[in-house]
Amino acid sequence: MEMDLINSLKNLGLDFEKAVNAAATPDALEDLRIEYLGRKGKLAEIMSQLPKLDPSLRPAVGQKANEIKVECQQLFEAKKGNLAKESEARTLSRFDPTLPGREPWQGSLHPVSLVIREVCGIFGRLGFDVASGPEVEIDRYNFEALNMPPEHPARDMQDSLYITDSTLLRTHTSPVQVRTMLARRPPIAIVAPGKVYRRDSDLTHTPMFHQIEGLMVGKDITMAHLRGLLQAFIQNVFGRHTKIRFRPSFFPFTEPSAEVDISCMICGGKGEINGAPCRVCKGTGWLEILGCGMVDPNVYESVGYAGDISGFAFGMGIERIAMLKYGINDLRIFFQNDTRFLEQFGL
Ligand code: 2NM
Repeated sequence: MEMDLINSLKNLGLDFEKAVNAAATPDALEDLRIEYLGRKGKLAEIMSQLPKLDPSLRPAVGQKANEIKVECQQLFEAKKGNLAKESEARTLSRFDPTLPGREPWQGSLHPVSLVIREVCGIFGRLGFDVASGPEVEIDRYNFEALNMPPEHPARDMQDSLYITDSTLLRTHTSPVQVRTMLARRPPIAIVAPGKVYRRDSDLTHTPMFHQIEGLMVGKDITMAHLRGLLQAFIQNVFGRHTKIRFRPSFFPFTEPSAEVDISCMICGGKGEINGAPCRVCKGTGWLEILGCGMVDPNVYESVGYAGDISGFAFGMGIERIAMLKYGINDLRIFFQNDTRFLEQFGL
């Protein structure tokens, strides 16, 4: 009987130690204290057996009980202190009021938006207004007024996304120029950035992409003005050593028309790097960057301009400029909204 009680006390001590070590919170620890050392706890229950013992054996058991109780209390207090320290450390690691605030990631502009802002900024400083118009256009503004009569091949359903017989998703931003000319008299200098749509989708074409087109109409405006303006623009975007060249081309809405190349910024226009042909310009030293021309008289006629006026227009694809500017070789990445790509561009 005496040994039974002493063993029970020893086991109680061991059980308590195990349970205390496992306790994760001050509340759990306090529950253990009540369960083992409380007035109706496990220790009290063992001690309630004491009167049944022969009086001569009671002091030894009582002494053991006291030892165990003191040990348990020490374990309890030590653990209580540790839990308090841990909790304080957690609080401090979460919140140090002396630390400067952490700046949250604010997002960043899409590279297409960055290029639109940059291009509009450059033309803005050169005196151009920024104009915009609807993405769903009437075919009169998208085609007819731009010297593309009903049978013109560009109007084909194969190439354009029609909404109804006479409305479509604009295939270029030129209808913005048409609307501006219908609303205002020369002199006019505008750039029109925005989304355009074509029925085309493969590695190098997306059904929606971005364009900026420009228009300057007034008196005595020549191709020399066009060339000087575009050279200033290109050197602003790609650096002051960039060369440009005009190649004869054709657009329905301009005559004469030209395509503009810039010297390759990768090989510096040499067409080769260490004897190997430059991959970006395919060894030519030149990169096609935009189209332009002197506005065709038929366009002036369709917006009701008469008399002694002349002007030029130009257009460029924003994704193409962004690819050259940022060294991106896959068009599709602009449209995937992958934050690992988007995060790399400043605000
Ligand atoms: C281009 C190339 C050449 C252009 C023409 C006009 C308008 F409305 F004035 F006739 N707007 N944009 C134009 C001319 C666009 O993009 C490659």
